[in-house]
Amino acid sequence: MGLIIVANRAPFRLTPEGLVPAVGGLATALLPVLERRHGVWVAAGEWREKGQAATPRESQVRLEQVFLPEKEWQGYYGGFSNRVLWPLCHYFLERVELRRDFYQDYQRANRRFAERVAEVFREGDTVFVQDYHLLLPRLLRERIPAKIGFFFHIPWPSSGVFRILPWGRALVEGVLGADLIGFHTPEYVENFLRTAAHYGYRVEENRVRVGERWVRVEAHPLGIDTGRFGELAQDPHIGLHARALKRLAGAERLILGVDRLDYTKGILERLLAYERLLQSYPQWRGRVAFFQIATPSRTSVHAYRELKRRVDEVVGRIMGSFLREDWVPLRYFYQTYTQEELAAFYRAADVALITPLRDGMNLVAMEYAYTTEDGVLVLSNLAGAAEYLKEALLVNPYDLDGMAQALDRALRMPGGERRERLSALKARIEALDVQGWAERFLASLEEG
Ligand code: ADQ
Repeated sequence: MGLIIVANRAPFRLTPEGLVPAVGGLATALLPVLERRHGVWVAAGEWREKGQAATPRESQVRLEQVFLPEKEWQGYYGGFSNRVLWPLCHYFLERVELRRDFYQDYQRANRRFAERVAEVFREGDTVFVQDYHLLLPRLLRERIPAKIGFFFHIPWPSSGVFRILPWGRALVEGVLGADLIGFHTPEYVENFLRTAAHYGYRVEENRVRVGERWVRVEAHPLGIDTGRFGELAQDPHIGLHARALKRLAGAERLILGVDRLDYTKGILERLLAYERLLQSYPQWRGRVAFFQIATPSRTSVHAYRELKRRVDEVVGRIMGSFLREDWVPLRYFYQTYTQEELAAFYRAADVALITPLRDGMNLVAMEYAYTTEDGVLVLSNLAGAAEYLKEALLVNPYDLDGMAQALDRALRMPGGERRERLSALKARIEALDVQGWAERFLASLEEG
């Protein structure tokens, strides 16, 4: 049977040679499945002003574009998705902007997606919706007789928080148009079920009654491509690059942070925790270095530009207080890297400090633990990944003293304990491999 994937963005990059598949995240998770089924990917985003359909090079996948006028795109994506849903689902309530005009654009955009999918749909197709389009499953059900799956990549907040949205009921009704709803962790499943119950739906175990139907809600944790990261961990060129990075660090121990520059990722708090380490554990001065990589993200949104300004400021302050002629305590890289380059950073680092204030899952934590030879993962207990990566050093990302203490412990951890924790982590990450993720979700959807 055919498969239609709907996402905000297409999993391809436009190069002078044409469209080529993007690496990482969703593209790795979904493209192989789509190729096997000769499926269609429906997206807006970057392609919105270009042609209608496209077939990327060396790919069996067809790309179909949803055209959104600029103003509507801004309201739907820059507005409702990035300034309402994103802060709400990550518990940044003071950042939520409850604007009617955003919601109107969001409704319009969801309808355009629904209409485009209905045009593409053929009898027997399954539709798999990714993120953001909460109204879409119901709009699809009104239009086509498809099996509909929906996966939400960010946390579903507690029902008390979700209820802040004046449009909460309509959004939940929208999601419940699906046959199967997926989240990364059992906690988000639980939160969704309670939210549905709050709006008066009958909930039994992991199912919600909608008219004559039962809608299932399941945890389907997404992992990484362990085959690929296993290769990167062995590649001798990357090994050379890693050693060069370690020399650049010029210290006994290297700590690494890697994130999109997003306020949910806790970059500011992490820098402050590192400053706290240098203040409270002065024995590490001159012996440790911290590399923070931050990928530019959503730079047209004011909150993100403001965050960049504050991060720059704290980076400057730490340098001002601690820099010596023979020691650079901190290096801050505001750029995007290839997967090979990132792997070199992973292999160079003795400790990864991955401390989002909230995160649906967090794949960087898995990429690091799987690629490093004997490093230590310090992980936020508020990331979805903490549910699975129990052998990491778990920290509260708001607690600066706690993080400084965990860092000190990570830096001193004996080889035996490091290897024991790491081999347990690698086994857990293998069990979550991305290759099976989409197939498992679709199998559950199609048999239900
Ligand atoms: P993100 O918030 O983007 O994803 P994450 O899961 O960590 O967060 O994935 C980021 C990806 O980008 C990783 O694969 C990483 O390698 C890559 N990356 C980061 N910085 C980079 C850089 N400088 N250069 C190149 N690549 C870089 C959302 C949710 C997460 C959820 C995922 C998947 O917010 O919680 O885990 O979707 O569902």
